[in-house]
Amino acid sequence: AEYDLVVLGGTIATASDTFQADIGVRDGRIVALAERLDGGAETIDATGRLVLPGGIEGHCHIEQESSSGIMSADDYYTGSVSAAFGGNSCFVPFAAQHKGMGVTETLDLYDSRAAPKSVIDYSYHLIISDPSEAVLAELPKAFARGVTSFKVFMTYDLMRLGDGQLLDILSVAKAHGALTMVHAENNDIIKWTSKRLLEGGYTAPRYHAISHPALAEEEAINRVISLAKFVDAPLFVVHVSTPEGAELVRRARQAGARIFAETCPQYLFLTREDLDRPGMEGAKFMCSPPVRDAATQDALWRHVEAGTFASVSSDHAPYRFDETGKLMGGPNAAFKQIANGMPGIAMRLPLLFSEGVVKGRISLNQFVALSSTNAAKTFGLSPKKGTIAIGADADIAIWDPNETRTVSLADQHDAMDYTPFEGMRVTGWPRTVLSRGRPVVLEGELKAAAGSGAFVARGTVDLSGLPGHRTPELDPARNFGARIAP
Ligand code: DUC
Ligand code: ZN
Ligand code: ZN
Ligand code: ZN
Repeated sequence: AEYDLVVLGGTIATASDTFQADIGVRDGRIVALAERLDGGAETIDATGRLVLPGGIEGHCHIEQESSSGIMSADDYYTGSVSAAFGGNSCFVPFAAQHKGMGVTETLDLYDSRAAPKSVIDYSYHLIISDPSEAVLAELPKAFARGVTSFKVFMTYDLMRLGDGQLLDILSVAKAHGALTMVHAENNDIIKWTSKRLLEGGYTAPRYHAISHPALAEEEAINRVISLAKFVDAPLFVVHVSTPEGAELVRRARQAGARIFAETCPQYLFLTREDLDRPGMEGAKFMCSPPVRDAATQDALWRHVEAGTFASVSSDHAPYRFDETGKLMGGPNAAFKQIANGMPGIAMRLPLLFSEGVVKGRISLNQFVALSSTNAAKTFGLSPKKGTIAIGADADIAIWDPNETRTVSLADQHDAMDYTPFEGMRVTGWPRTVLSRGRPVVLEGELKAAAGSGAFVARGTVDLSGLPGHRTPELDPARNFGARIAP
């Protein structure tokens, strides 16, 4: 046969266009788009369905130890299966360098976790908690093996970097065409507030949110944008939870700086009232930055609509509601002892589709940009992934736009014992996901075997249309000669 697979009769949407066409797939890639194609060894009938680039999940914690050593509930099998049921054909979890670990050592460890288990293609963002001279010198090895993004923290005593260390990372990343991602919250505001809350006996989950005020995020985003502008480095601010933070990102980009950001479903769909549920139930809704209020949700939606955010990512950080996770500190643990994070890798796209596209807040093409195309460009997966085009990988999600569901734990296919979105009603559901033409999920049934996903070596960040700082105060070439990196 001319094609290994033909996807027939669907409505294709990319980040820019919507059209009717058949898709011919050969050797895992899209090789034909036409009004009518014959000659598929296999066919999938997509009549009445939407045919979209598979989701690319750019922020999730899979088989990762937190800084305090708690292992996420999902490994690369359950994590990738859950991602696929949620319409994703590729994901980029974190590989966490904890203090004392080398770069190659960290990436080798994550290769050993992912390769035997993942059912979709994957790469990692390298978390750097310890930018020693040795680690900085080793960073180019990450770049050489296709890991072209780093994540750093401005908070958490075991992870946080000072401003000088952030400048080190930003300038090395810039010199190699890599991207620095940042968790931006002011560490001292959080510590100062937490100490007073705990001393006063305010220990319930709801006080977690009080201890991470919006101003802590605003201050840190403002500072880290300044640092990135100073060395003219691209920056990606993760999990933006406040309109003030989003506004700083929007303004910086408007002024020509290469500043990207994401927000997450929890900030669009949950509020701090969820933290007030009785007993320890509120712990299920604890994440950092915390969920905020209804006015914040509205303002963040305006930023989603207006294009402030490159993507909406899940920040899937799965800790079960039992003694292996959220209740590790016992049934009366103070908020500081409760793991930060919540699951949602399977719900990111159905929630964004239902509340975004079906409710008319964003177009179908914006949905594709926010769920796949922009992540591919920002994280160096483009043009292989993130669109439906000749030559691209056949990473395709086929949606039934009319299917309605009530969100349930059973539909998550993860290793969790709760979903924070339980009971919500959604319209639109991903039915089939292909990764390089292989059915991973076919009409709601898992088809792919553990280890069938592959590591994707990523390229440099696509900064097209983002010109950079117009008149940098620091000119590394002039001030430091060729020695840009520390
Ligand atoms: N940061 C994340 O990115 N995810 C979970 C918790 C956190 O602090
Ligand atoms: Zn974070
Ligand atoms: Zn995260
Ligand atoms: Zn270098």
